[in-house]
Amino acid sequence: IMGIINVTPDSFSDQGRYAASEKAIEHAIKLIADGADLLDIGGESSRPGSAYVSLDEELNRVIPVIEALKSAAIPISVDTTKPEVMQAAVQAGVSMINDINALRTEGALKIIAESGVMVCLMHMQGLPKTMQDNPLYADVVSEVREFLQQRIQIAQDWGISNDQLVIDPGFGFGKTLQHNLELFRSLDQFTTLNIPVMVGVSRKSMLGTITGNDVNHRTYASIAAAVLAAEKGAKILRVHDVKATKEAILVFNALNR
Ligand code: PT1
Repeated sequence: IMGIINVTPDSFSDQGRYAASEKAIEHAIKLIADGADLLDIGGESSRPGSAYVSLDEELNRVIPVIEALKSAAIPISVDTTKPEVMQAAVQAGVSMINDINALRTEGALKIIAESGVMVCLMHMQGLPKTMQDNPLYADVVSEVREFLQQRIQIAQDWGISNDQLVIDPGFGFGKTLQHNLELFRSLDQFTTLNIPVMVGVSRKSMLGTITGNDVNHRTYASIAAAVLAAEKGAKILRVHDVKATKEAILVFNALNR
C-alpha cells in the first residue's frame, strides 16, 4: 500500500508553501500509523488539466517533506518528472522515483542508473494539461504494453537492474473511460512482463463516471478497484485511503489463499 502525499499549496485558503509542507508531514505521519508500506510525495499535480510547476517551486515543496520523513520507518517515493528534483530527492534519501513520464526527460535515466534507487515507469499519452482532450489508440492494451516494454529495455540498456523497476499502465493519463476499463481488465498483460505492477485508480474520474460520485465520495469505489487490482496481480496500490485499503487487502489475502 503506497500512501499519497500531495504537497500543493491550496490557493483557495491562501495557504502558503510552508503550511503546505507542514500539513503534508502531518498527513504522512497519519498514513504511516494507518499502515502504509510506502509513501509517495508529490509537489506537482498531474491530474487532467493541471499546470506545470517550476523547478524551484517543486523543490521547495517536496524536499523539506522528504527531509522530515527520511528517518520514518517506511520507504519514501517522490512523484516527479524533473531530473533535478530526482537528484535532490535521492540525496535527501528517497528509495523510489515515481515518474509519470517514464524517464523520458533528458538526464533522468542517468540518475536512476547511478543512484540505484527504484523507479516506477508509467505510461502517459500527451501531457497532463491536455491529455484528456482526445485520447486515441488503435489498441490501448498493446500500445501501453509496448511502450512499457520499450522503457524497460532502455532502462536495462542504461544498466538499471530489473529489481529497481516497477511499471504502471497510468490510469487516467490520456485515456477515456473505455481505455481505462480495457487496461484494467487486461492487467494480466502487464504482470506477465515480470516486473512488479503499480496501479493508481484511487478517487479517479473513471470511478466518478461509474458511480456518479464526486471526488470526495469515491472511497468505497476505490476500495473495490484496489481489491480487484490486487486479485489481478498488482503489487503496489497507490491510494489516498490507506487504512480502508489496508484492511480490505488483509481480508483479500486471507480469503484468497
Ligand atoms: C498513477 C498516478 C501517479 N496518478 C503513478 N503515479 C497520479 N505511478 C499521480 C482522474 O482521472 O496512477 N500512477 N501520480 C494522479 N493523476 C491523476 C490522473 C489523478 C487522472 C486523477 C485523474 O481523475
